[in-house]
Amino acid sequence: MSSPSSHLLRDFREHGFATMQSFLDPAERSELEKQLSEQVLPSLHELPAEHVFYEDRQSRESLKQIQHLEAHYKWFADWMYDRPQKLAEFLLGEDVVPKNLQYFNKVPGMNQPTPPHQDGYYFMLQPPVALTMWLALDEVDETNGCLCYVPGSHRQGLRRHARTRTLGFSQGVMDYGEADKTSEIACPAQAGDLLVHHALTIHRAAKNSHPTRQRRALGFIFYGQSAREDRQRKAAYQRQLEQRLRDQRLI
Ligand SMILES: O=C(O)CCC(=O)C(=O)O
Repeated sequence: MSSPSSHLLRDFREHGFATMQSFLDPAERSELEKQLSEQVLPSLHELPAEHVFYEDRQSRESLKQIQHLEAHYKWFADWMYDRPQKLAEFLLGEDVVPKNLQYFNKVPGMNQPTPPHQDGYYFMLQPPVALTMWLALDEVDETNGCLCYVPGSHRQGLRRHARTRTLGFSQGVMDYGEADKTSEIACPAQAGDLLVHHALTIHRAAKNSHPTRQRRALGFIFYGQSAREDRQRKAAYQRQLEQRLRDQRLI
């Protein structure tokens, strides 16, 4: 009989994404919630503006994204480098470099869809050996914006992207068409479930259209040791993006 992790590996390789139910047990979830509410949320004003995004800068309730929890909070670094990192190594089949631990929310009444994109477009890696894990912190379904994947898209190379107006997801697949839409797989999740996708897997999420339900998640990014980052191009892109966000008074 095959183990749950062999299913995960098969799905990840074949489809470009995989799901794992109850990655966190209730005790781990409650410790994580405690860390978020007692350590992270009260200290957001101490983080660099380019690491904390709000839908509306005047409203603390509209928090939509935090970048690099692992760099700002030791508890999150220790946690990311443990079980998630081991799983990333297993799925990519090589040592990995932890790059970013992000917090996402789609706040009811104040949120935007996530445009279809490939994380690899942002990562600028050669070869594009990397993955993202997405851990649901709330129950997530089609009403509040679950992730949708285009299966097999990780085997089709990088698609052309163009600038979007979505803070936190500045680039989207330009020619996302009917064939993509009809093959999409929506991935509802319970709090504590984990989704994993390859850096080239196209994915998107609708708006949270529920009037009261939050849609919080954590995203873990790992690069394979064999992937080389085009650091110059990336730094230039990052500088340009931050300048644009400041000019638009979004950060
Ligand atoms: O939470 C979302 O809507 C998008 C997350 C995502 O695209 C990612 O982690 O790669």
